[in-house]
Amino acid sequence: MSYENILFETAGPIGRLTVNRPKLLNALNRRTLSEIADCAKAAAQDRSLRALIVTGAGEKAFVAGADISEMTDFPREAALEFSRDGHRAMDAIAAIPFPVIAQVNGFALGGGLELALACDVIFAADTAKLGLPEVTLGLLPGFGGTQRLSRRVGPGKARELTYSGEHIPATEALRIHLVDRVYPAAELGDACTKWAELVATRGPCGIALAKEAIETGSGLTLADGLRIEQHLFSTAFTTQDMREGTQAFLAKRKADFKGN
Ligand code: CO8
Repeated sequence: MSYENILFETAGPIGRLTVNRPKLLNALNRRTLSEIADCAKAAAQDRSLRALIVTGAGEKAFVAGADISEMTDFPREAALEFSRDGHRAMDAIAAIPFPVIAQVNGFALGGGLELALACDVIFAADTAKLGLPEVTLGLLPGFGGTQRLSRRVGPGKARELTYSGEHIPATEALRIHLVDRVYPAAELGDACTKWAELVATRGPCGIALAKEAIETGSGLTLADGLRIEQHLFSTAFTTQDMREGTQAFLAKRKADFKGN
């Protein structure tokens, strides 16, 4: 499939999705959201991929939010559709069964931060600024931010960021565990690729099952989550990856995982 507003490329087992509207700081209009959803669904099915990096074109922005010019005249029904488009895109990213890295190279605001929050890990440039400025527009987050931010940083910090609409620097985002790592801007791309290459060597079935346990368990009681872990742990024993990984360890050789 050819895309207008995103780029998708692969290098071995690593995919790279770049939101590509740099003149508008990669703002998300409906077409871009639908392209992200299609691309994420296709990547999830691609058995040659083991990790995905999501980033924004240019040096200034990861994604500066939903496209404000597109939504300013929306009646309620159109707003609901737009929010659903956003959710479809973020949910498709979150459903990818291998690690997804948000490479936050600049502004990650509003829908842009919501895109990063749908990824598994967030690595940011030291120059990046993050926030949910929707209240400065008379709005609230509508692409999953009211739910995913508090799950990531806790309800207190989520309230502080959401109600103030403040942009915070990457170092502060690191302190509150909104981002996982911060690098000098010039080193961010290599650092993300290196981490993607590392996780690509691990057992894909084990990662997919762990991801399912973490994601499903986060909405459950501890007891229910622990039951899910037992079930998924035993499921790993139905995979070739598990036989290969344990036998390779015993034979003192490197495991060659096939993802089955
Ligand atoms: N939408 C549309 N255009 C944008 C956006 C955006 N979110 N962000 C930047 N642009 C455009 C600017 O209008 C400008 O265009 P032009 O050159 O044609 O004037 C161009 O990008 C460059 O931007 P600036 O000149 O403003 O660059 P600055 O360096 O001066 O400022 C900022 C950078 C601080 C990032 C500034 O652009 C800004 O504040 N952008 C908006 C950030 C924002 O408020 N984001 C939240 C949007 S709302 C949202 O994401 C809600 C998601 C859920 C919606 C659900 C709806 C139902």
